[in-house]
Amino acid sequence: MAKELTTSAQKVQDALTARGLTCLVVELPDSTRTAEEAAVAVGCKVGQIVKSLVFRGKLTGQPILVLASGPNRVNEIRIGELVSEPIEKANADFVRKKTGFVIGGVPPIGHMEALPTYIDEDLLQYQDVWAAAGTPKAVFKIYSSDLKRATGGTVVSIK
Ligand code: 5CA
Repeated sequence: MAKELTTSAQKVQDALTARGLTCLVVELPDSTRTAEEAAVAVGCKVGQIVKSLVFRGKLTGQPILVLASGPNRVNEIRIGELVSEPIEKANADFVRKKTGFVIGGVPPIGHMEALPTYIDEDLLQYQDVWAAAGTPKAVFKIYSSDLKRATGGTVVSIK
Protein backbone atom coordinates (compact mmCIF):
# COMPACT_ATOMS: atom_id res chain seq x y z
CA MET A 1 0.00 0.00 0.00
CA ALA A 2 1.17 3.53 -0.73
CA LYS A 3 2.49 5.48 2.24
CA GLU A 4 0.49 8.46 3.44
CA LEU A 5 1.50 11.75 1.88
CA THR A 6 2.87 14.60 3.97
CA THR A 7 0.36 17.37 4.70
CA SER A 8 1.70 19.68 1.98
CA ALA A 9 1.75 16.96 -0.68
CA GLN A 10 -1.77 15.89 0.31
CA LYS A 11 -2.99 19.48 -0.24
CA VAL A 12 -1.77 19.25 -3.84
CA GLN A 13 -3.29 15.80 -4.29
CA ASP A 14 -6.63 17.18 -3.03
CA ALA A 15 -6.42 20.13 -5.44
CA LEU A 16 -5.80 17.74 -8.35
CA THR A 17 -8.66 15.47 -7.34
CA ALA A 18 -10.99 18.46 -6.88
CA ARG A 19 -10.32 19.41 -10.51
CA GLY A 20 -11.29 15.93 -11.65
CA LEU A 21 -7.71 14.92 -12.46
CA THR A 22 -6.51 11.40 -11.78
CA CYS A 23 -2.83 12.39 -11.39
CA LEU A 24 -1.16 10.84 -8.37
CA VAL A 25 1.33 12.71 -6.22
CA VAL A 26 4.43 10.67 -5.48
CA GLU A 27 6.94 11.34 -2.73
CA LEU A 28 10.40 10.23 -3.72
CA PRO A 29 13.37 9.22 -1.57
CA ASP A 30 15.65 11.67 -3.39
CA SER A 31 15.46 15.44 -3.67
CA THR A 32 13.43 16.95 -6.49
CA ARG A 33 14.26 20.47 -5.30
CA THR A 34 15.70 21.62 -8.61
CA ALA A 35 14.52 20.89 -12.15
CA GLU A 36 17.71 18.89 -12.81
CA GLU A 37 17.26 16.75 -9.69
CA ALA A 38 13.58 16.21 -10.45
CA ALA A 39 14.37 15.08 -14.01
CA VAL A 40 16.90 12.54 -12.75
CA ALA A 41 14.53 11.32 -10.01
CA VAL A 42 11.62 10.64 -12.39
CA GLY A 43 13.67 9.83 -15.51
CA CYS A 44 12.43 12.54 -17.86
CA LYS A 45 13.96 15.41 -19.83
CA VAL A 46 14.69 18.61 -17.90
CA GLY A 47 12.40 20.37 -20.38
CA GLN A 48 9.49 18.28 -19.07
CA ILE A 49 9.93 19.67 -15.55
CA VAL A 50 7.54 22.48 -14.66
CA LYS A 51 9.24 25.17 -12.56
CA SER A 52 6.54 27.03 -10.59
CA LEU A 53 8.12 30.45 -10.11
CA VAL A 54 6.55 33.25 -8.10
CA PHE A 55 7.12 36.89 -8.99
CA ARG A 56 5.85 40.10 -7.41
CA GLY A 57 4.48 43.15 -9.17
CA LYS A 58 6.70 46.08 -8.16
CA LEU A 59 3.81 48.58 -8.20
CA THR A 60 0.88 46.60 -6.82
CA GLY A 61 2.65 43.86 -4.88
CA GLN A 62 0.46 41.29 -6.62
CA PRO A 63 1.84 37.75 -6.87
CA ILE A 64 2.32 36.29 -10.37
CA LEU A 65 2.97 32.63 -11.13
CA VAL A 66 5.09 31.60 -14.10
CA LEU A 67 5.18 27.91 -15.04
CA ALA A 68 8.48 27.56 -16.88
CA SER A 69 10.06 24.60 -18.64
CA GLY A 70 13.12 23.35 -16.70
CA PRO A 71 15.97 24.87 -18.73
CA ASN A 72 14.27 28.20 -19.47
CA ARG A 73 15.02 31.47 -17.76
CA VAL A 74 12.08 33.81 -17.33
CA ASN A 75 12.29 37.09 -19.22
CA GLU A 76 10.98 39.43 -16.51
CA ILE A 77 10.57 42.31 -18.98
CA ARG A 78 8.27 40.19 -21.14
CA ILE A 79 6.09 39.05 -18.20
CA GLY A 80 6.08 42.63 -16.89
CA GLU A 81 4.57 43.76 -20.21
CA LEU A 82 1.84 41.13 -19.87
CA VAL A 83 0.88 42.25 -16.34
CA SER A 84 1.38 45.96 -17.11
CA GLU A 85 3.93 46.57 -14.36
CA PRO A 86 7.55 45.69 -13.70
CA ILE A 87 8.02 42.46 -11.78
CA GLU A 88 10.70 41.04 -9.53
CA LYS A 89 11.50 37.58 -8.18
CA ALA A 90 9.57 37.05 -4.93
CA ASN A 91 11.46 36.29 -1.73
CA ALA A 92 10.98 33.10 0.26
CA ASP A 93 8.56 34.69 2.78
CA PHE A 94 6.36 36.15 0.06
CA VAL A 95 6.26 32.79 -1.73
CA ARG A 96 5.21 30.98 1.44
CA LYS A 97 2.56 33.59 2.31
CA LYS A 98 0.96 33.69 -1.12
CA THR A 99 1.15 30.01 -2.03
CA GLY A 100 1.30 28.19 1.31
CA PHE A 101 4.37 26.24 0.14
CA VAL A 102 8.15 26.51 0.48
CA ILE A 103 10.49 27.22 -2.44
CA GLY A 104 11.53 23.95 -4.03
CA GLY A 105 8.08 22.48 -3.51
CA VAL A 106 5.80 25.18 -4.94
CA PRO A 107 3.14 23.44 -7.06
CA PRO A 108 1.30 24.86 -10.09
CA ILE A 109 -2.10 24.52 -8.33
CA GLY A 110 -3.51 24.34 -4.79
CA HIS A 111 -2.31 27.73 -3.54
CA MET A 112 -3.78 29.83 -0.70
CA GLU A 113 -5.15 32.26 -3.27
CA ALA A 114 -5.62 32.09 -7.03
CA LEU A 115 -2.56 33.53 -8.76
CA PRO A 116 -2.53 35.03 -12.26
CA THR A 117 -0.66 32.32 -14.16
CA TYR A 118 1.48 32.28 -17.31
CA ILE A 119 2.52 28.98 -18.89
CA ASP A 120 5.70 28.56 -20.92
CA GLU A 121 4.70 27.50 -24.45
CA ASP A 122 7.73 25.17 -24.51
CA LEU A 123 5.95 22.88 -22.00
CA LEU A 124 3.15 22.21 -24.51
CA GLN A 125 5.53 20.40 -26.89
CA TYR A 126 5.55 17.47 -24.43
CA GLN A 127 2.51 15.28 -23.81
CA ASP A 128 3.50 14.66 -20.17
CA VAL A 129 5.21 17.05 -17.82
CA TRP A 130 6.18 16.77 -14.14
CA ALA A 131 5.58 19.43 -11.50
CA ALA A 132 6.37 19.93 -7.83
CA ALA A 133 3.67 18.78 -5.41
CA GLY A 134 4.13 20.79 -2.25
CA THR A 135 7.51 19.59 -0.93
CA PRO A 136 11.04 19.31 -2.35
CA LYS A 137 10.54 15.54 -2.71
CA ALA A 138 7.01 15.39 -4.09
CA VAL A 139 6.02 15.51 -7.76
CA PHE A 140 3.19 14.55 -10.07
CA LYS A 141 2.92 13.82 -13.76
CA ILE A 142 0.25 15.60 -15.78
CA TYR A 143 -0.70 16.01 -19.44
CA SER A 144 0.48 19.45 -20.46
CA SER A 145 -3.02 20.08 -21.86
CA ASP A 146 -4.48 19.32 -18.41
CA LEU A 147 -1.94 21.64 -16.78
CA LYS A 148 -3.29 24.43 -18.95
CA ARG A 149 -6.89 23.56 -18.10
CA ALA A 150 -6.29 23.06 -14.36
CA THR A 151 -4.38 26.32 -13.85
CA GLY A 152 -6.41 28.44 -16.25
CA GLY A 153 -3.07 29.94 -17.19
CA THR A 154 -2.22 31.88 -20.34
CA VAL A 155 0.24 30.16 -22.67
CA VAL A 156 3.01 32.55 -23.70
CA SER A 157 6.65 32.67 -24.70
CA ILE A 158 8.36 33.35 -21.35
CA LYS A 159 11.99 33.44 -22.56
N1 5CA B 1 10.79 20.82 -7.20
C1 5CA B 1 11.46 21.54 -8.23
C2 5CA B 1 11.19 20.99 -9.62
S1 5CA B 1 9.51 20.62 -9.95
C3 5CA B 1 11.12 22.99 -8.12
O1 5CA B 1 10.30 23.39 -7.32
N2 5CA B 1 11.80 23.79 -8.95
S2 5CA B 1 11.46 25.34 -9.12
O2 5CA B 1 12.34 25.79 -10.13
O3 5CA B 1 10.06 25.53 -9.33
O4 5CA B 1 11.74 26.01 -7.74
C4 5CA B 1 13.01 26.41 -7.39
C5 5CA B 1 13.15 27.85 -7.85
O5 5CA B 1 12.94 28.70 -6.75
C6 5CA B 1 14.53 28.23 -8.36
O6 5CA B 1 14.62 28.03 -9.72
C7 5CA B 1 14.62 29.70 -8.06
O7 5CA B 1 14.16 30.47 -9.14
C8 5CA B 1 13.67 29.90 -6.93
N3 5CA B 1 14.40 30.22 -5.70
C9 5CA B 1 15.32 29.48 -5.09
N4 5CA B 1 15.78 30.12 -3.99
C10 5CA B 1 15.13 31.29 -3.91
C11 5CA B 1 15.12 32.39 -2.99
N5 5CA B 1 15.90 32.42 -1.93
N6 5CA B 1 14.29 33.42 -3.22
C12 5CA B 1 13.48 33.39 -4.27
N7 5CA B 1 13.43 32.40 -5.17
C13 5CA B 1 14.25 31.35 -5.00
